[in-house]
Amino acid sequence: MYSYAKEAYKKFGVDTERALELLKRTPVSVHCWQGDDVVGFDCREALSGGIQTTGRYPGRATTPEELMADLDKAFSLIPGKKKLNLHASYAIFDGEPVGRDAIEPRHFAKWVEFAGERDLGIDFNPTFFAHPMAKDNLTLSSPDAAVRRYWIAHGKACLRIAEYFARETGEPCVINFWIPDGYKDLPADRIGPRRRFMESLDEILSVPYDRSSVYVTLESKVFGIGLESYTVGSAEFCLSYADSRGITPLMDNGHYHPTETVSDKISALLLFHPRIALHLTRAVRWDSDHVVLLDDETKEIMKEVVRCGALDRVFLATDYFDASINRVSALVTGVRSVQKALLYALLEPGERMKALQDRGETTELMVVGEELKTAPFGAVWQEYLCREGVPEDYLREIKAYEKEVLKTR
Ligand code: RNT
Ligand code: ZN
Repeated sequence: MYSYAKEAYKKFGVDTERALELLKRTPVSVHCWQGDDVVGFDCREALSGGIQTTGRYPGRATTPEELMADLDKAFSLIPGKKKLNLHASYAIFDGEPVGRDAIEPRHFAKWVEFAGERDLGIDFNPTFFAHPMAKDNLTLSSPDAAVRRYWIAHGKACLRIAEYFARETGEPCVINFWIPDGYKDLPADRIGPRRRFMESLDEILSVPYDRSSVYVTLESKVFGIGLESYTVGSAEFCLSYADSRGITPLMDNGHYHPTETVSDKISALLLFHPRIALHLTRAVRWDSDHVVLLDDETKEIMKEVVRCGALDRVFLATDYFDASINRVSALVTGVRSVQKALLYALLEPGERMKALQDRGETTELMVVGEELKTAPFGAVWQEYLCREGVPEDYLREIKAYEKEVLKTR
């Protein structure tokens, strides 16, 4: 099957071996929070901040041991290079718990050990939601100075933990700042909260940190549930902040108006930023955070990353949470979909298609694009799984794990 596919792609002028090599090397940061419906281990408050999980599928991980076991199962079924993406709420307290303003590297030592044994880098996220100090869904932009101080301390604490991850794993740590702050109804003051957010971020980032191993990203959003009228960290705010402060912008493809596409934004940002970051998700009618599938927009996003020659300038991470299906399967399906989309993009005759565009041969361009859709892509993906020693039929393994482990919880 593979040798047939190799020949078929050769006719398009595509080298499948080179595509497989690039695919294998490109890391995808796997979000831990699909495993437990974004609950975490620190204070286990109800989820807030305008994000929500729906569903009651059995087997949710409720302890660090369970989450680590589930991640292990998922990792064993995902090919290629992976990173572990943690939220601060996944701190592991042995004994006295501390507030988020006072967390330290030692509260993540077990995660470092977990990552070390599996040769994984770690990415990180301060957690500005599902916490009593996230008062009325306001954190770094709150008018209450005490609230802001608490979250500024959290941000600074997280920067130190990110440095610790980078140092211990020997791999750079991407630390993503996202705050839920916003208002349900029309605000009377839009600039005030944004000014406070800007000043709070400036204070957090005034802490010296190693810029060669810690990449700070800032994620924008258009709205959240219950925060429909105004979002402090809007696209314009975040992009301008990232640009002016020399940090990395992060685009979540659920965070734009429904007819806007992240695939079209990538090239624009890459012209002005040395690096960009992506949260890959699937927005169904709104920012619903469904599991990523091999759909048109995911393919288009990966095509843009490849066409821009930016595989080493774009941080790829998954971000979704579905509690209505097997959570391990959700992880595997979503991350594999990202990787499949990347392979699909790598199997495009990029130079040839660009030349057709530049020569105005749009008829030919359309036909080549359509022919590619029925090229033997599946055989190349299967070859990859086989080389990586990962089973193609992961559902069988997941069902067995569900029976033996998840159902006993
Ligand atoms: C929320 C953002 C954010 C979160 C995670 C849990 O809309 O997408 O990235 O999903 O931090
Ligand atoms: Zn996100």
